[in-house]
Amino acid sequence: MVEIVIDPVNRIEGHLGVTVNIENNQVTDAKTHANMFRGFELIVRGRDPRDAPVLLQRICGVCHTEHRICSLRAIENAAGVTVPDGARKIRNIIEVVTTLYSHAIWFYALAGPDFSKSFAGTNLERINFLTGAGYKEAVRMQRTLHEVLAIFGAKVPHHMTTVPGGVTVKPSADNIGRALTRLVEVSNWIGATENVPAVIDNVVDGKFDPSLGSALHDIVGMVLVAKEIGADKWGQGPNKFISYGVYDMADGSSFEPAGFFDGKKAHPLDEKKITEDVKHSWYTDDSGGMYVGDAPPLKPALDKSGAYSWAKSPRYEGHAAEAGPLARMVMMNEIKGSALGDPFDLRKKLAGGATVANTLARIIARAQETLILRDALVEWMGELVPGEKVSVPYKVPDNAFGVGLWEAPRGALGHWVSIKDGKIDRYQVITPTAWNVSPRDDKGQMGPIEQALIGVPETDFKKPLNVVRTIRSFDPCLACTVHVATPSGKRYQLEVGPVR
Ligand code: NFE
Repeated sequence: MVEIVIDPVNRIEGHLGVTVNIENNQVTDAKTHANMFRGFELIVRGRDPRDAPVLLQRICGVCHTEHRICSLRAIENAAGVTVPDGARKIRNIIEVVTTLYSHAIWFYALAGPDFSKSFAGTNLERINFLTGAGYKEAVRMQRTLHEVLAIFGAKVPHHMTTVPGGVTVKPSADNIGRALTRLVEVSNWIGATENVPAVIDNVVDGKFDPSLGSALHDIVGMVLVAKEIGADKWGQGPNKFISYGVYDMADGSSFEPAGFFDGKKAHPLDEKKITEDVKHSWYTDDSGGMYVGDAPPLKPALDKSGAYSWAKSPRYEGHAAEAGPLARMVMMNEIKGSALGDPFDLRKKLAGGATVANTLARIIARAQETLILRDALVEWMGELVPGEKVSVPYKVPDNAFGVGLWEAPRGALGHWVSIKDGKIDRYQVITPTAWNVSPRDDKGQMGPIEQALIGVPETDFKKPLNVVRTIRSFDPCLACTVHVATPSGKRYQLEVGPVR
């Protein structure tokens, strides 16, 4: 048996350590270590609830949009506020733009290079992240997407225009026009959804036609290379999925629906079934084990026997569940009936099925979602009405409880707030990566990434590429999941040290 410690796993957001055991060239055991203290929930205690969206938005430099929106949704839920239609639409646009930006990071900078060696001899050197033309184009397009976010959000990162009760920016002919000019450029770079079959032919033939979509060529290339190396055969995980739903529609539904998929069928989401276990986390045992909304503030337990992560173990009805674009696409398939028209459903064609999890399926799901959201964005921009109402008055309740659920690029994000005497009494955040990177729970059930690593073929113990390909297929962000905090000048990370 060989034990490999990868710490840190690079080219992800934040800092993750992973230990895997390998026997007969296959992973037989895995542990994920989140090596930083989770402190933001403590920072907001005792504060005015309206501080929370601003402070908690700083949890992350990538999904700052979603932490802010989840936090203000929790406050709105506590205050019983419904935002006007104008705010609903602007929040959706801000959310799409953030997600497209984030997916581009993943394709071109984080996961893409995992496959670049296999690109030799193809035209896929475009995504070489040092010299590739595709990589450079992606950086330019990300800037353009950030300009759109700044048009509606005032600045990036950490936009400022969403507030409890609505947004502070009204649609106008001017901001709609400036955003559309930029979005047309990004959309042309991606390529039309109906071009997918022609692009597949091109990539197979080693041809490149930018008029069909430069990014489509790059992404389809990555999908086909991942298929060629067998990424559909490994990285399964629990094959259970969770999504909180995202993009509020005028009829009250979510464009990407909420649900829990149990391995066979999707069920409506019941937020009361979400718990967090702490048996293998560096927190006192009474810090978890119950409905997240009832959980007390975290108490660290640095010398706890059996603990190996600062992440807790979110569970749905006791199940480990995968969060992320694949979970959202599964809900689209199972609840809405279709994720993307059949001719393009590469998960069915290449990855084993519409509800199947593996390393390749996650890559395809992110590509599908990019196209679906780009198409929706074009439509939603056309629904903005200059001058329409974007906010309503509200009062922060003295004593109340609120839940804010939404989807961040990496999956299901939830904020839970308890307000007492007008101040935050308790606050809980469960991030998508907490779902995915969770350690074993109270029953010993491994987290989704740990489960996904079991069975991964690995022959190169110095460069365990399939292991990191599988981890990166989840696009983890540890900055969201755990954070450094030094309330008394203590460096928790250094005291505990990476687990070896
Ligand atoms: Ni720091 Fe985040 C996203 C959230 S991941 S990137 O997407 O929430 O846990």
